[in-house]
Amino acid sequence: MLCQTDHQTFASRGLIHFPGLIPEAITEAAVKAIYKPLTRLGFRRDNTWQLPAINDDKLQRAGIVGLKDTKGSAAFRDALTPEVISIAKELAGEAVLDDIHRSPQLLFTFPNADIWEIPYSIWHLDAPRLPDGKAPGIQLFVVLNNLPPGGGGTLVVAGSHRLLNTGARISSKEVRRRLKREPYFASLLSRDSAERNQFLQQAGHVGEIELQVIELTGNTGDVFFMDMRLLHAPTRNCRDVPRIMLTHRFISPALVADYGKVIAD
Ligand SMILES: O=C(O)CCC(=O)C(=O)O
Repeated sequence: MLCQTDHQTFASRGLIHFPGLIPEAITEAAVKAIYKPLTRLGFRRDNTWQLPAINDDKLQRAGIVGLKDTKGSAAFRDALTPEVISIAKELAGEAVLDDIHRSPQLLFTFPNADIWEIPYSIWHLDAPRLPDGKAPGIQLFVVLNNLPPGGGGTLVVAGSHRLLNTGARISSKEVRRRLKREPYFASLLSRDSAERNQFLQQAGHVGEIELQVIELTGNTGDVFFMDMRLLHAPTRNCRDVPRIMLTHRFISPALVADYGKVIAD
């Protein structure tokens, strides 16, 4: 299903973008499921947004709480199309993936800032480095409404999956601590580094490995597949509409074993 260039891109960057992979009928149904509680709570009326002020944390939180009603939505599950599952499996190599039957999770951010800046904190990993040196899983991000720069799309450090594969288990916290020893990450993760948005333009290096901060932007129906070893972070939304994405983690059996539990359907 994937060509050699796709495999090379994913191997070197840990990220690959497939425009328009999800059919419109599926994205529309997912958005409808999201609008339902938002309409009930007054954040949508007559098909238009009634958005809280960018600094109204309380009202924004009420919206996010209301969105919990969408958890496990069948419309979200439909985003895991046979094509999506087959790409995830192919990118994961020989590993059989667990977790494919659970429903994707909603990532929703109200407009919440005037100034968009790459954060210095909140960069993290969702899983440790594993002794087999492979990806603990493949995480996908589905764009449900057009997502231009500054619109709250997740940030990732492409290339960071190639670091610290030492053949030992390293906790996510420890990975972050060790990465900070490298000048590139020391600067990215420091509150004192100025002109932070330059990380989007300028690549960095650790040894031969090229690193690049990438903001996930795209159009409705686009899908990004990410190696779960990539350092990543949420960002602010400086646009005038909410950021609406789905995410889902296809977990490798090695990570399931590491958790010491089987993830149930
Ligand atoms: O874009 C976001 O909200 C961040 C997602 C994230 O940090 C995660 O999936 O672990």
